[in-house]
Amino acid sequence: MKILVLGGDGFCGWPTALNLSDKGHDVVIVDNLSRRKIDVELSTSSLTPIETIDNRLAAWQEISGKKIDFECLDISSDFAELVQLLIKHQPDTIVHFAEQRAAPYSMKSSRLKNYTVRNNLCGTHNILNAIVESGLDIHLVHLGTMGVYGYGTAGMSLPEGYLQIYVQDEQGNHLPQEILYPANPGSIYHMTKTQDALFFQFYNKNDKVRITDLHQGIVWGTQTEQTSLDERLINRFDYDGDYGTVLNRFLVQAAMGYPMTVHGTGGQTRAFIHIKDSVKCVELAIDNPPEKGEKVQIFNQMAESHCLIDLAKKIAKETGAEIAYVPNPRNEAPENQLRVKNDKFKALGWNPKTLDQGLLQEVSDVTSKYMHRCDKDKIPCQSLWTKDCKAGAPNPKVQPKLKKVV
Ligand code: NAD
Ligand code: USQ
Repeated sequence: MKILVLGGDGFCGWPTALNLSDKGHDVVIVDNLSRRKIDVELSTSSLTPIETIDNRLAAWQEISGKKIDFECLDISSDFAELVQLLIKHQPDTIVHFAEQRAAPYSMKSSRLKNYTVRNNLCGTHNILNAIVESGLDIHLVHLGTMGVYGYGTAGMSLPEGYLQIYVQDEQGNHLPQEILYPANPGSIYHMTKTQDALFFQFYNKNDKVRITDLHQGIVWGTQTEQTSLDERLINRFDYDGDYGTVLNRFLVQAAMGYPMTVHGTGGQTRAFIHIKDSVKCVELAIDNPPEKGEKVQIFNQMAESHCLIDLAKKIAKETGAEIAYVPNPRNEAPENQLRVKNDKFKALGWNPKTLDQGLLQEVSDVTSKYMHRCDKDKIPCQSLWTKDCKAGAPNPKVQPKLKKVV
């Protein structure tokens, strides 16, 4: 298949592009490299030393004998070029990772709220609009988020996208209906994902665009089969207060001897998936497209749910790291339960990897190897959801005990 990977230079996109190329697909990465520019803006960088996109692609060709093309394009603004790109490459599938994906970054300032909305909504709409304009029958696979549901389950397991309800007519009859699960975003970033879902419903209804929306949980880990082949292929690893996600952050903090920054009580429960499984699920979604005219296909892409304090305690037990209960910089429920259905991927043969399968150790090995690159000043979460919130930093009077001076 010919596959365009939009956002293919990013944390999920890069290993996905390599996996698809490895499986024999003809892959083109489209990316405006905005994520690398945001690193410069935030004066931070990936814990792992990532190569330039040109060096990455040259290394992949040298090692695998396979070529991945690269197109530098801003999908949120370069509409005419995007249409030309589709006509030039005639893809069977587009995988869409190309969004601003950090909730804290999206809440950092009014400028960044505007940027996130403009980038994500214009980007997603441009893709759908360009698919129709091109006249091609392209399957769009979008990386969405578990956060579209909010994290409360009203006592039931979260279904995969749609909710069966009954409405009462004037005669008192209960009539069945299927609706999109009610959106309940917790950040500007998550809000853009709930709005992407409406674009998908419209273009699917009006133009019969074939769409798969993957509601993915928090991705952890860093390396996959292909990124491990050579250091020049290494995947990015974010640990900073804006882009680092919770489990990867706890593992870096543990390696650094920095107390694990649990926001509030740590009673928040979230869905998780390892990067190797994320890559596998995207491959399965590509191999199992909806039929023309079929409604938007929605999969929950998550392996397991965990309460944050349980994760922190597990890591503390294994590494001796300390736990710091810090103020929660976010406006979110202090505690929640979360049960999620993930039957659709399992029905396609997916066997999810869990935390207990040696994967924590693998990440700890990576963090230990590159901990000299960690800037501990970048660890606290400084982005506040409201003016009443406080930064998620440990008490300055209690200095973190560093295992190594960095
Ligand atoms: P990332 O920031 O590492 O990668 C996104 C890539 O898209 C970057 O390379 C960036 O330069 C590119 N990009 C952004 N805007 C663009 C634009 N307008 N035009 C062209 N390229 C653009 O993010 P990630 O962690 O790889 O996430 C990828 C997708 O997966 C996102 O849509 C995110 O919402 C979703 N997702 C991620 C996670 C996670 O834990 N990382 C979890 C669930 C869902
Ligand atoms: N948290 C801590 N300590 C930290 C960092 C975070 O306790 O040091 C808490 C947060 O307050 C939150 C939870 O951990 O309750 C998750 O935060 P996160 O930054 O790991 O994840 P989130 O902001 O939800 O976003 C990430 C990705 C996003 C994706 C989402 C999937 O950045 O792209 O959509 O996970 S989900 O969480 O399922 O919505």
